Amino acid sequence: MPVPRTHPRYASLKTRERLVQAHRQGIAALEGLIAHGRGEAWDYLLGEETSAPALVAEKAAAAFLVTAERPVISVNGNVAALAADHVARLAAVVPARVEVNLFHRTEARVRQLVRVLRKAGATDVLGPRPNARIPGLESKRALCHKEGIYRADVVLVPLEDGDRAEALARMAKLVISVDLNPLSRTSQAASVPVVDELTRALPNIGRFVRDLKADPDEATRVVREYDKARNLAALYAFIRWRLANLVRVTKGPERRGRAKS
Ligand code: PTJ
Repeated sequence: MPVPRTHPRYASLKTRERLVQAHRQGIAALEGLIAHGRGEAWDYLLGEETSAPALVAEKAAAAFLVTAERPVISVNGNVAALAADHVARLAAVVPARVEVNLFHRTEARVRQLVRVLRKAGATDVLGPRPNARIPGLESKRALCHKEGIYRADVVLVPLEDGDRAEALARMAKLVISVDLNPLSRTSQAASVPVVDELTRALPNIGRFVRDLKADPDEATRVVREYDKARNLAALYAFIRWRLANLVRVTKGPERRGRAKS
C-alpha cells in the first residue's frame, strides 16, 4: 500500500516498508523486523535526532577508525537494507574492509548482501567462503574471514546481537557499536558504543573521518581522551532530561485544568 507523503510518520513508514521489501528479497531476516521495532522505540525516547553525547561517540568512532591498522565494517541484513550506500561511502573514506556477517546465516543471504553492497559502491566485500571462527561463539556469527574480522584491530558492528560484541572484545579488538539501545549487551560490551540511529550515525562518522584524516593530532587526542563511562553517563543524563521535559509537558494542561475549577 503506498504511504501518503502527508502522513506525519512518513519517513518511519517508508523505512518500515523498505525493511519489509528487503525481507521479501532475502536481505533482512524476519527477526530483523523485530530488531527494527525495538530500535525505533528507543529512538522515540531519544527524540529521533543525534544527541550531543552520540555525536561525541561518533567522533571517537571516527578517530579509532582513522588510526586503525586493519579496520573492518561488519554488515548484517538490516544494515544492508537500510544503509548499504552509507556503508560503501564510509568504507571508501576510512578506508576499511566490509564483511558480511550474519546471525541467521544462509549462503544465499550472504551472496545477496554482497550484491547489494557492491551495487551501492563497496569494492572490498568479504562474506562467502569464511575461513576462520570467532572463538567462544556457538552461532553462525562465529564464521568470519582471517583477512577481515578475524585479524581486524577495529571492528564497527552496527545493529549487533550482543554475544559477538563480547566475543570480539575478548579477542582484544576495539569494538565500535551502533545501537539505539544504550542498555543492550552490545552497547555495554562495545569499547565505543554509538547510541544513535544507523542512517544518522554512519554519515556523521564519515564526516568526522574526513575531518580527522586532515588533522591526525586531533585524531590522536580524541583516541586518548575518549571515556566510554563518561559518554554513557552523559547519554543517560540526556534521557533523564528528555523524560523530565515530557513530565513537565504532560503536567501542563492538568495544572491549567485545576486553575479553572
Ligand atoms: O541479519 P542477521 O541474520 O545477522 O540478523 C540481524 C539482527 C538485527 C536480526 C540480529 O543482529 C538481532 O537479533 O539483533 P538484536 O538482538 O535484535 O539487536 C538489534 C539492536 O539494534 C537492538 O538493540 C535495537 O535497538 C538496535 N536497532 C534496531 N534498529 C536500529 C538499531 N540501532 C540503530 N539504528 C537502527 N536503525
